[in-house]
Amino acid sequence: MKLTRLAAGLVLGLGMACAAFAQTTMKISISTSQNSHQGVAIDTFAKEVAARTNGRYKIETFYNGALGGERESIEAVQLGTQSLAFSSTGPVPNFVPETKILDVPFLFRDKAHARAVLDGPIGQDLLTKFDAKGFKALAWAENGFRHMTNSKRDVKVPEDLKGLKMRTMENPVHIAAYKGFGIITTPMAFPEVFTALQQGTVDGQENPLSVIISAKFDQVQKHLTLTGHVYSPCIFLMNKADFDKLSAADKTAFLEAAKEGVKVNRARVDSDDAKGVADLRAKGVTVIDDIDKAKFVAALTPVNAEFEKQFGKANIDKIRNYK
Ligand code: EAX
Repeated sequence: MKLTRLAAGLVLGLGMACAAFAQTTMKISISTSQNSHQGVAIDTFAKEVAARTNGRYKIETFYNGALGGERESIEAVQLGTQSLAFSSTGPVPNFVPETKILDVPFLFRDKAHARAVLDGPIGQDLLTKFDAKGFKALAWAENGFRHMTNSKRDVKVPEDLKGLKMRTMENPVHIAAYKGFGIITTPMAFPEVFTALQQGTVDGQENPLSVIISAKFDQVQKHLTLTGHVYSPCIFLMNKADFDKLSAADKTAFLEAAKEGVKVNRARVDSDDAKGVADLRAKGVTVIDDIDKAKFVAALTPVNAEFEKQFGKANIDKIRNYK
């Protein structure tokens, strides 16, 4: 009798000890490498979540599209088979159409402008649009200003883009804009891009310097033009039900951890932007860094008129003129 009680007590005690140290594991993924602006974002997030929850939440990090491309990861987060993803806005409008407006070409003057919009009321309001689609959007982060690369020729004026076959993100705004340049668009998930460039399935692609460098596109692309045609945000996404299950304190921990991730992410984009061109030139890439941007903007006049109709000129101007 006494022994049974003792045993029962022991089992109960052990159970309580386990509960006290219970650890929930969640996955987060990116499609770029660990040594990248996105890698530092999720690594910092994972470290901060662990620290801020005393190790009760363990974030497992996956790189290089190991769990699938960005669209697949976002789908998995929506379904709840994966708790978290960090993604560019590439496939995001297919889930939350309101975010399309952020990928309008030549919308943001510079990174400071983009960051101010995303961190201000416009960006924060957009984050709430994810709730109804099964997500909790924890924070906007950064991919960077996108530039064009190809294996065929130097692109100095918009006409040079005509007839180039380029991989685009699976994003309707990008596809429409690049068609406006006369580019032959081939939407494709990021993990397939290097091979497609290597095998010549496409002539070119466009991405921020941070992505071009970390994906080693210099090995398969010899021409880069600093077009800065689109500012590309990134986002921390979480399954809504998983977020809602957290205690109030843990919710704050996850949100603050994402903010810390954003800080190192943006700092890394800044340093990649500062030294990227020199790095790529040293690797044999021809870099055109003095285009007449007004010509590229002018080439998209008809497409931009379409975007103004679709998203509302007032909404676009509100972002353009945000100070
Ligand atoms: O998120 O698909 C893309 O070109 C993205 O910019 C890249 O995956 C980084």
